[in-house]
Amino acid sequence: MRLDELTKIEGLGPKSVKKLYEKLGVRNIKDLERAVRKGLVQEIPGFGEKTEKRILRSLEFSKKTSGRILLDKASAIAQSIKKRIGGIEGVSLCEVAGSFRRRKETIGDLDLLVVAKNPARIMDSFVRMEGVGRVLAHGKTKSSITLKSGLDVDLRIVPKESCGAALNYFTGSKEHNIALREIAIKKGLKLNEYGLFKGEKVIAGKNEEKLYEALGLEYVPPELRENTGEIEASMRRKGSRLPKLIGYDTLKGDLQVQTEWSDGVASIEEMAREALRRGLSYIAITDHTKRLTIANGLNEKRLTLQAKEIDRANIALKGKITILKGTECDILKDGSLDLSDKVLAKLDVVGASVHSYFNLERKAQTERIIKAMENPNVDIIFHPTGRLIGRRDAYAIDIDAIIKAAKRTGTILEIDAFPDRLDLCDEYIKKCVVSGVKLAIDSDAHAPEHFSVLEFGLAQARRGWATKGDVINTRNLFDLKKLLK
Ligand code: DGT
Ligand code: CA
Ligand code: CA
Ligand code: ZN
Repeated sequence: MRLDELTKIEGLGPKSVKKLYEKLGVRNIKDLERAVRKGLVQEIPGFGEKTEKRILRSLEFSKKTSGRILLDKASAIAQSIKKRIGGIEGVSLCEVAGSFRRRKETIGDLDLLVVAKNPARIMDSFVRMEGVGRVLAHGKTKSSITLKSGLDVDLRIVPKESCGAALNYFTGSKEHNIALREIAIKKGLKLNEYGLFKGEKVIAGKNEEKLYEALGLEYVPPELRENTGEIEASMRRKGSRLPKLIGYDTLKGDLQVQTEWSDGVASIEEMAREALRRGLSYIAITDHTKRLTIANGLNEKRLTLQAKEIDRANIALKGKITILKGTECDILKDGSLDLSDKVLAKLDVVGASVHSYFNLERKAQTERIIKAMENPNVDIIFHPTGRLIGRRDAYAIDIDAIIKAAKRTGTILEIDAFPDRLDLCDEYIKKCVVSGVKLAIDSDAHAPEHFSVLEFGLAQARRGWATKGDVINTRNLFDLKKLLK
C-alpha cells in the first residue's frame, strides 16, 4: 500500500488512510480518486461531504501539476514566507534555495534556509503560518509543512559559520553538487553542507563565493547549476568560460504586448504608461490577427485604425516611451501569413506565431515556420515551440533547422516570458546563443500587471547561458531598429 502517497493528500492522515483501506479497499491515489468520484468517501463515518470535496481538490491539484507548481506561483509564496520569517527579530539570513533559487520553470517544493538567534521561535511561527495545511515535521533544526495549496515547504536552521556551504548544498542541483564534491575529493578536501574541509580544518563555509574560490572555480550563478557544462567552464578548461549572464535589470523594451484591440484587457495608452512606470523605454503593440477570431484578431482595416490610435497615444506620452506598431500575425497552415505583405511592411515590428494545426508532422511544421521566417517582413517568431507547461507539449519541430534558418534570414527567436510558456526552453536558448541567433525577451502581456513576468523570461535566458548581447531588447530603440529586417 502506498501509504506515503496517500498521506500526501491534504486532509488525510494515517488514521484516515487506514479507514479508507478497511472500508473501501483504497490502496493508492487511483483507488482514492475512483472512490471520491463515486461519492463513496463521504459515506464513511467521520469523513463527510466537506472532506470528500477537499480530497478531490487536492487530487486535482496534484494531477494538474504532477505535484509541481509554476515559478510565478512559487515566487509569490516564497516572497510572503520570506517576509514573514525574515521579519522575525534575530534572523540574519532567510533564503529560498533549491530549484527556486535556480529559477527552474516548475518547482517541486521550497527549501528555506534560515540563520537565526532564536531557532525555536522561528520554527513555531513557521508551522503556525497562515496557509499551513499540515505539519509534516516540527523539529529543532528542520521543519516541514504542506501548504493548503498543496505545496511543501522545508525550513532548515543552519549555523552562521556554515551558511554558505548550506546554501550551496541546498541550492543544488544534485548533479552540480556531486560534481563539486568530486572536485573537492581530487584536491584532497571534503565538501558537505557544513563546509569545505581539509582534515578537520574548515577552508570555506560561511561564504558561497569563497567556497567556489577554494575549489579553484569561478563563482557559478545558481541558474547555471545543472552540471551541463558550467563546471568545466568555471575551471576555464579548453578555452571555455562562464558567460557574463544577462542582468535582471537590462531590458529596455518589450516587443510583444496585447491590448483590448484583441484579447488584452487594457488600452494602448494604459499598457504604455505601465511599461513606462516599470522603466521601459519602448513597447510594441502586437495584437492578434483576423484568423484568430476567438481573440478578436485584427484585419487590415482595424490595423490601420489602430495605427492612428498609436500615433495619438505617442503624442499623449510626449516621447517618454515609444509605442511601436506591430502585430502577432498568425502563421497559416502553409506558412503564409494572415496579413498581406503590403500591410506588414508598414509595421515597425512583425511577430509571427503558430496558433493552429499543432499536429502537423515534424517536417511540415518545420517548413511552415521556416517559410514564415523567409518572409522579409517577419522580424520575430513568437513562442517558437507553442508548449504550455503542464498542459500542452511543444509541436513537433526540427529546432536545429529552425535555428539555422533564423540565422540565414536574420529572424529573431522569442523567449516568451509568460510563466506557463517560457518558450524557448533553456536548451534551445543555449543552441541559439551558440549559433549567434538573436533573442527577444517579451512579456506577452495581456494586462498591465503582466509586465512583471519579464523577470521570469530573464531567468530563462540566464538558464540558457544568454548574455546581454544575445537579447535584442536590451538595446536602445535606435540600435534595436538596426537589428530588425
Ligand atoms: P524540486 O524541489 O523538485 O523542484 O527540486 P530541488 O532541486 O529543489 O530538489 P530538492 O528540494 O529535493 O532538494 C534541494 C536541494 O538539496 C537539491 O537541489 C540538492 C540538494 N540535495 C537533495 N538531495 C540530495 C542528494 O541526495 N545529494 C546531493 N548531493 N544533494 C542533494
Ligand atoms: Ca525543492
Ligand atoms: Ca526539498
Ligand atoms: Zn500567441
